[in-house]
Amino acid sequence: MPDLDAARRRLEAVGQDHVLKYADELTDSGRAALLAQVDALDLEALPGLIDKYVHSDAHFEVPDEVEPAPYYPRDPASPVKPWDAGAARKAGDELIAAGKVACFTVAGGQGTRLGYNGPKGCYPTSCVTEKSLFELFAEQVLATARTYDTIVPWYIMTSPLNHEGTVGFFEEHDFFGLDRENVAFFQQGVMPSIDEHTGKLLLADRGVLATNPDGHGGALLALFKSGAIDDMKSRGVEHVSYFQVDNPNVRIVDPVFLGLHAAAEDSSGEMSSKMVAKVAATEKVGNFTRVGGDGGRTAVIEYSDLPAELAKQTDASGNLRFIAGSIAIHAIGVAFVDRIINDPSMALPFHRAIKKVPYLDLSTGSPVAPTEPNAVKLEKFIFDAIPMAEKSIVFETDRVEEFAPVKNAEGTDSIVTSKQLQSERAARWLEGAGVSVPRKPDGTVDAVIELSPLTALSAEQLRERSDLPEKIAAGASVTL
Ligand code: UD2
Repeated sequence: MPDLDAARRRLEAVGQDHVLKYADELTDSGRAALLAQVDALDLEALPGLIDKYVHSDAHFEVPDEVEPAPYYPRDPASPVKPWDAGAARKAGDELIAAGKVACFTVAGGQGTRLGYNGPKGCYPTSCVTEKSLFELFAEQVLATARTYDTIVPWYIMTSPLNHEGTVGFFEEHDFFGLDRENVAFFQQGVMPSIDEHTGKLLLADRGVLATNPDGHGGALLALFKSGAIDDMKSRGVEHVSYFQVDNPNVRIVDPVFLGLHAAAEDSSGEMSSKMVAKVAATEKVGNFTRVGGDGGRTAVIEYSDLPAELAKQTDASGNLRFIAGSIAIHAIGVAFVDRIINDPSMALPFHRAIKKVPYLDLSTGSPVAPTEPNAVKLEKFIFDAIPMAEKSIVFETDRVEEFAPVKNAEGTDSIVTSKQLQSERAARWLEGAGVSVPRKPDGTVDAVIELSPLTALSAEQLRERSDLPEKIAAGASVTL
């Protein structure tokens, strides 16, 4: 059991021993839990972090030379950058069939904006039968494994906020038919939430530090600490296909993207990304840039950090210059994760956000639910690893095909817009397979269509099916 005196000395040395104010009145197990929380913190690093991110506002510095990142256009015949789609597909198919690709979902976030009281992956999402996000991904994993007659291991990162709920959901649904040997859950780390004005750690309760998940950038360390990286190596997995829990349309194992990532000349096979053309200069997605002039590196600059004058720049044809928006889909080499974790000079930076964090007022001993943001949260972002790759490519995909995020309770990126996009994609695939789909005068689909990944993983697979209906009736709700 961690020792109270030793913890007090370490905390005093960094001016944070107030967190032990109630330690003597806790039960033995309550005190042990608090000490374990303290023990897990990198206390010695705290004063430096607090100076940098709390007492001074360490804001993002835009690099001197920042250009739009080049990217592989969706159309391989595009004069902008012609590429060999057949070769990419072949390389990707071979990797997947050889069992060298795993899926990786980051699902540790708080999901505050959605206002759903549970892990976001459990949210009812498909347009007719309301399957959860996790079930939709599980069906893709199953369908991919069947298509390639291989094993596709699936790693899911949770956080202390939702770990039990997530694992319990899979248990309840018997892992959606997946072999549980090939599904692994692990928790990301946390960072203490820090009072914005005093730089003091906050207590959530007498024996509990207020903490927040350490951002999806915490995934790299968590992959390592949890043993997931060793598990991948022992299975011969060389690349992970990374995606966020909020996007039901993501193609979780895309052979063309993986093939480019692993085999294209301008990729080092370390970290690659998908982009969509932004719909507006200020759309809330990261921007793919090339920093550092000739021979520079690919980097994502978050929407909140890209100055408006750059975001709004247009080219000679009037298109946005910084058009490439990040939809947070990456291919990441296992060897790259190893390299980053083992090289302290490659530590990802923190980003700060000021949020409302409930806390215990130590002067009164009473809980406070702040109405204004009061605490600094520190998070790492996975895309900060991109510039550390020797050569990192960006691949364009279509918004309807691959981006239907469920982030907000209503409006943009809500369940309503996500269901419309899911239905629209199903309609496109069906039309491509010769099925007649009803459309309204404005071109939108006049039906609600849910297409299971077990029916088809792609438009191409759907075309191969011989059991499709001839037409979908206007106003129908259809599940295929
Ligand atoms: C993210 C990207 C944005 C764009 C957009 C596309 C950031 C900072 N921004 O915005 O550039 O690509 O997605 O949809 O990433 N998560 C964890 N642990 C954490 C925090 C988050 O697992 O500690 C997961 C979370 O469960 C979710 C994903 O990361 O799957 C995205 O998190 P978010 O909702 O904070 O990111 P968002 O939508 O602001």
